[in-house]
Amino acid sequence: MMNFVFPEHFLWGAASSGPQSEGSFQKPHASVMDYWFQTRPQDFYDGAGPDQASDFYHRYREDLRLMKECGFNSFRTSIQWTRLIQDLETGAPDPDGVSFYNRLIEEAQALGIQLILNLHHFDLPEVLLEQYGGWESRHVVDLYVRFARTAFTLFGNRVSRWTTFNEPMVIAEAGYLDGFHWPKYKNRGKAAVQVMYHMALASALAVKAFHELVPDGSIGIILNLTPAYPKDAQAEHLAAARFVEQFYNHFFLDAAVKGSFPKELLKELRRQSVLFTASDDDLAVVSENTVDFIGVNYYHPRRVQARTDSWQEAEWSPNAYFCDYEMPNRRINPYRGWEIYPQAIGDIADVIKNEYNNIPWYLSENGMGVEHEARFMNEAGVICDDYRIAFYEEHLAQLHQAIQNGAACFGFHAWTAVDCWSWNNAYKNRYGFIALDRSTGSRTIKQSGRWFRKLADTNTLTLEDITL
Ligand code: BGP
Repeated sequence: MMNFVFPEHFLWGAASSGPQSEGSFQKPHASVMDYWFQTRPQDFYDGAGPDQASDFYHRYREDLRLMKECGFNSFRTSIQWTRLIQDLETGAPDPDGVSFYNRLIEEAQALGIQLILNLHHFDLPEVLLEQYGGWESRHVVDLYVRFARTAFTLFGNRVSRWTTFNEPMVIAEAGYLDGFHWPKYKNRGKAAVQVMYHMALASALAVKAFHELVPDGSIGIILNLTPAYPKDAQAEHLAAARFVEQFYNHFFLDAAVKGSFPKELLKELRRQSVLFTASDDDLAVVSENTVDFIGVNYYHPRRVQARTDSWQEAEWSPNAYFCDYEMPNRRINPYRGWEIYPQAIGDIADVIKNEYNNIPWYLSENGMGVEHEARFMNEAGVICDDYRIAFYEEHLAQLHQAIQNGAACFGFHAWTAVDCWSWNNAYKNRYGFIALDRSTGSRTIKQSGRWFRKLADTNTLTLEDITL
């Protein structure tokens, strides 16, 4: 037996998001996700949409209690812009939205669950995409900041940890480059770069507002840091991996932590005439308002190689610089198609330690989505998800090792608490510690939820045998 003890006051819990859990009940506006589902329900597995999701809007009390039973001392969710704000231009709040988030905060406080509130989880109000072109517009940055100020003013006295965005890179990548999230554009590289810059700026402006309004709190950003490993050490593959690292990881990391953008990447963007438009005043805001911590979402690595074909698209795109490499013998979660590679956690931790001044961070999402989990149900009705426990054990062992090596990591959040809705895949792959029966709405703690309770209560991961 080996015991891995985690630092004192370590955060144990999980993450979810408003659009994936609450359902659209009572919202004054539709988000781009709501609109996408209304427009093309066939894009979603089994035709399931965010309109119902897991009904967290009505069942948050029960869900928070179940999280407590799973040992959570913390939980991240997001405030939906489309629920909290009635007047998108002024940032005036919607009374029902205020009441819902107040009740959620009160309940979490009563249970001793520390909330981390995120402001944007892919869920832009749709009307802002239609009227202004969404994140391509500088005006939308100001509207986001009005929303952020309203949220900080209303809830900042009771919630001390906040994050500005979840995975802003995915908004550019999935919406403007690879076409798998609304508005489903492909290889609109110039627009993607502008969208990225505006979100980095919006984040810095929100950090500025937060530090004024909630001086005792702390604010960060959640980034999907997906290490890019080259096929081999040939120069062309190394160059492909370097570009991917700069574009997909370091753009937001540098902006958030250093207040600048990767120089080599900017040079290339300028050379290709796709550099974002920015005023000097805005660049000064980015440089002066860096985050207090970062959240790292880690699921899988990226294996890349130089392009094997010549790039034919008319418009510039980061996809011109690399293509995916299918490494032989890689371990795969077949339901999601993602490689399982826990060792990447150590590599991410080293980058943060060596290149980002060892800024405090936590693992803000990690998890394994599995299809048809009901087949693992025992006679007592409990899903015996030992594969999920094994997945977490391996990742936590790596995280523990990274902390031993000096990483300033203060917590671990799984994805997710109660099985929730997902972009495209809807309820196909289940990630939760708590199973949701969609036909009855009932919730049942899985075996992994019981396992997590012991881990959180003892602050110790106990393993029979492990080779790191
Ligand atoms: C992250 C997102 C989450 C969640 C998770 C699982 O990138 O922040 O919102 O959805 O991935 O991925 P998926 O739902 O696509 O299987």
